[in-house]
Amino acid sequence: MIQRGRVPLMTKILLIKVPISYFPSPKVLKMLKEDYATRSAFQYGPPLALALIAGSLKHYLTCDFELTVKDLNTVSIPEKKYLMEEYFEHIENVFKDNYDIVLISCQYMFNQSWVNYIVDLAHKLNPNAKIIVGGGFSTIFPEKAVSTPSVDYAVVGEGEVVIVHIINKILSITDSNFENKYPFDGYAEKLPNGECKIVEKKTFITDLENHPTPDWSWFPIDRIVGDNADVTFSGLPVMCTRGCPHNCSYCSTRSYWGRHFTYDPVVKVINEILSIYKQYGITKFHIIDDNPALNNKWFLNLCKSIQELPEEIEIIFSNFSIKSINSKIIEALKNIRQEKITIAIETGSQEMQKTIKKHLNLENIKEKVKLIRKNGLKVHACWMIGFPNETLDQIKQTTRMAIDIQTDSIQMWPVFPFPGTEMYREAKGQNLINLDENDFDSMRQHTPGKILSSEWDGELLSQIAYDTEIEANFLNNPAYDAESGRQDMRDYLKGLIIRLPDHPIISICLGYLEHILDKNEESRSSYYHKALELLNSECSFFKKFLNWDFPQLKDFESWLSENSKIAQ
Ligand code: B12
Ligand code: SF4
Repeated sequence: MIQRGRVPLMTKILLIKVPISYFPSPKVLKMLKEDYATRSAFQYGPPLALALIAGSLKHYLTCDFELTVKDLNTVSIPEKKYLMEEYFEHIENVFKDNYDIVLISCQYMFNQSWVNYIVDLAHKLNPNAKIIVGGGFSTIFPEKAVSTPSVDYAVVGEGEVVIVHIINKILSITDSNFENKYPFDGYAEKLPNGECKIVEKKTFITDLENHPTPDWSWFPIDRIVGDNADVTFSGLPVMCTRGCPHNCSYCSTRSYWGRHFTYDPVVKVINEILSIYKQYGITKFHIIDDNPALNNKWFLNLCKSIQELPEEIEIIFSNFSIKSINSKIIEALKNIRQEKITIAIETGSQEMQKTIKKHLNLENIKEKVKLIRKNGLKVHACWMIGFPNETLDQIKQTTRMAIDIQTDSIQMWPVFPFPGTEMYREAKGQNLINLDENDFDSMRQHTPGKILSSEWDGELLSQIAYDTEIEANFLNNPAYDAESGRQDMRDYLKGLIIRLPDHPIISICLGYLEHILDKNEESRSSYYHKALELLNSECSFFKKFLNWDFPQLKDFESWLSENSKIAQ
C-alpha cells in the first residue's frame, strides 16, 4: 500500500558523480590553468554507481519524478578540452535547473574535497534541496559526512535500497510493500535539531534476481563508442556478485557489500550484457567483481554462457581470489578468451599471511601460478609491503617471492591503512598510524608513510617496491625464456615506450631484444642511444640499475664499451 504526504507534483532529482581525482588546491589550479580537466587528471571509467542508483529509483520510486544524471568526470563535459575555469562554470550550470533532491556520489575517500565543493554549490544554487551523499567517504565516515553543513543524509555502502527509503521519507511517502521487503538501514541522518542519527548497516541485498539492472540510458554513449569517441575505454563495468566471505584485514569491501556472498542469476548477467550490446553497440565489458569465481559452479555456468555470446563481445575480469582458481576454472577462462588473470597474493611471508588474515598457503600458490601459466594464461600478481609490525626480513621474503614465482607482471605497493578496515583499527590502537582523518586528499594508496615502523619508512618502502617492479616486470621476467615470449615482450615494450618515453630501462630492454631477436644493430643502437641520453640527464634516478646483473644491462654495457667515444 502506498500513502503520500504533501508530495510536489513533480520531484526534480539530480544524481551526480564527483571526479575521481584530487580536488585542485588554489596553487595547483594556478599551475594547471591550461587544460586541467583532460584525461590525465580525470581517470575515466563509466560510473556503475550512477547506473545502479538510477535503475533502482526508476524501478522503485512511486512518486512522479524527473531524474537528471551527470558524471562530472570527462564524459559529461561538452568540449574535448577546456580551461579549469570553464570546468567550474560547467559544474555551476548543472545546478541551473533547480532541483528538489541532490544525490552526490563519490567513489574514493580522497575525492571528498570535491563532495564538499559540490555540496556548497548545490546549497547555494538550490537552497531548498535535500542533499544526500553516498560512496567512499560516507561509507567509512557516515557521521563526519552528515555533519558537513547542508548535507541531510549520508549513505553507508550498497545504496540502491536505502536511497529509495530516504527519498520516500523526504517526500512523506509510505510504501509498505517496499518497507516490508527491504529494511531501512545503513545511513546517517541530520535531525532538525542538528544532531546526527546513525542507523548501522545490517542488511544487504540478497535477492539480486529481483532488482533492476543498471540504467545507462542517460549516459553519453557516443563519447566512448563510434566516430565521436574521445576517451580510452576499457569496458563498460558489470558487477555480477556482491560481498566476500574472506576476512583480509586490510580490505574495506565488507563495509560496502557485507560478508554474505551473493550473485546474479547467470541469465540476468548475460541479458544485461546483450541488451547493452544490442542497444548501444558496446562490445567491451569489464567485470569488476572482487571475487567472481568464489562459487565455482555458478562461475563455470557464467563462462559457458559467455562462450555463447557473439564473438565480437569481449569480457575482461578485474580480479580473482587465487583460492578459487583450479584447473576447471582455468580451462573455462581460456574458453572465454581470457589472456591474463590478476591475483592478489600480497605477502610472501607465511607469518604475515596469517597476521593479515589472508591465509594463503604460499607453497600451494606457487603451484597454482605454475598451473595457470602452463595452461597458457598470463598471471598478474599484486603485492603489498609495509604492513603494521612487518619486519624488513618479512618484506624481503615478499620481494623474493614476487621475483622467484615468475609471474608475467607484478604491481607492488606500500600498504596504505584504509580507515574502516580491521588493520587500520588495530594499528591505530598501537599508535602506528600517521593519518589525519580530516585530510581526505591523503587517503589514497599513493601516499606513503602512513604506517609507522622503527625499521622502515614510506620512502624506503616506495623504493623497494619500485626496484622490485623493475626487476620482475622488465629484467627478470619469464617472457625472456622463450622466443615467442621475447617477441611478445618487445611488442608490449614498444607500446609502453609511447606512454613512458623517458624510461631508460624500457629503452635498454628494447635495444637488447632487437639485438637477440633480429640482430638488428641499427635499432639496438638507436634504443641504446636514447637510454644513454636519458641516463646522462641531470640526476637520473635510473643510474643505480646499471650495476645490476642482468643480460639486458650487460648487453648495454658491452655496447657502451664498443662505442666508448659516444659513452664519454
Ligand atoms: C573498478 C575499481 C577501480 C578502477 C576504477 C575504474 C573507474 N574509473 O571507475 C581502478 C582500477 C582505476 C581503481 C583504482 C583504485 N582503487 Co578501486 N576499486 C574498483 C572496484 C573493484 C569497483 C568499483 C566499482 O565500480 N564498484 C561498483 C559500484 C557500484 O560501487 P560503488 O561506487 O561503491 O557504489 C555503490 C555504493 O558505494 C553506493 N553509492 C555510491 N555512490 C552513491 C551515491 C548515493 C547518493 C547513494 C545513495 C549511494 C551511493 O551505492 C552504489 C551501489 O550500491 C572497487 C571494489 C568494489 N567492489 O566496489 C575498488 C575500490 C573502490 N577501490 C579502492 C581503492 C583503494 C583504489 C585505489 C586508491 C587503489 C590504488 N591502488 O591506488 C585506486 C584509486 C584510483 C584513482 N582514481 O586514483 C577501494 C576504495 C576504498 C575507499 N574507501 O576509498 C575499493 C572499495 C576496493 C577495496 N576493497 O578497498 N579501482
Ligand atoms: S581482499 Fe579480496 S579476498 Fe580479501 S576480503 Fe577483500 S575482497 Fe575478499
